[in-house]
Amino acid sequence: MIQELFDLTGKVALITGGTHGIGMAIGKVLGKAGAKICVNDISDEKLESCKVEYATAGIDVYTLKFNVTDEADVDRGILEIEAEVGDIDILVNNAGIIKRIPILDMDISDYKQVIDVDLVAPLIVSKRVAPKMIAKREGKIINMCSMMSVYGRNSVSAYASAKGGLKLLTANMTCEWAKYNIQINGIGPGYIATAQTAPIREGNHPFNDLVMTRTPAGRWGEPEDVGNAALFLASKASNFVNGHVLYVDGGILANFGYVKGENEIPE
Ligand code: NAP
Ligand code: GCO
Repeated sequence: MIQELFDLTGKVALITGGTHGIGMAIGKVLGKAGAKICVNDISDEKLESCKVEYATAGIDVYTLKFNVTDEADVDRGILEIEAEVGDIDILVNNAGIIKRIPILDMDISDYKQVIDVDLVAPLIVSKRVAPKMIAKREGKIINMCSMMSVYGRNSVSAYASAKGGLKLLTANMTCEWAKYNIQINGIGPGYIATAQTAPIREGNHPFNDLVMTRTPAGRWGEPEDVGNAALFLASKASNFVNGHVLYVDGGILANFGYVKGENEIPE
């Protein structure tokens, strides 16, 4: 049965920062495939409000508060999941932040904070979760990369440094852990309509035009577009996919310089 390939019944999945946006879309689709969904956040309010949304989608979610950048807090959170839900089979390192500040104006403390959340935290959480996957000889780790894993743009130096690093951390985890039947892969979303991109998407912001004209698919991505890719990487269907970054970007990375309406070449 083809459905058996994507069946996650009995698997425990932790999606960091899974209370809204891309993380929640991943939680919902993995939950629909049968996984027991755990999500953390640093905001009590978001942990509370997400319960209603998950319940509406028919998913029973285990929520808990811990900060992914704090080793002791991560240890406490994962111990709680292990005791209350079970050992983690699928880890999605989704929590992330961005600061849009030109390099000359950026305080080093801001740069370091982005590196801590977007690059160091996936290492902290994976390092805590991997030993049990190694013992079981089975596991899935998905690191939320970005098109900024391969490209820069003005004002996002810290974010691009972190996401570029995360792509190579994915490769290095693969080199060390693939032999234990753990598949570690990344997802590189393009421009997705979430809270993170609201400041550059809403209110007639010129960046909205740029995304709409440069993305060959002609639209912003939806969180569900990314969720569906995560289902593949969390399932048996990807058991020989190792150290890959799957770009879910409407083709924007494939597009060199084409701007709809400006330099269109007649077919
Ligand atoms: P989002 O709406 O800003 O959600 C990010 C989540 O991470 C939030 O739940 C946030 O919690 C949580 N978080 C932040 N710092 C944390 C910490 N220290 N400990 C625990 N949780 C923390 O972002 P999104 O757009 O859904 O993006 C999800 C991931 O995809 C991020 O890694 C992002 O960089 C990446 N991505 C997004 C896009 C895009 O276009 N949206 C494109 C490429 C990659 P609070 O809400 O409480 O702050
Ligand atoms: C930006 C955006 C991006 C996206 C995404 C692109 O300011 O350029 O916020 O960095 O969120 O990561 O893949």
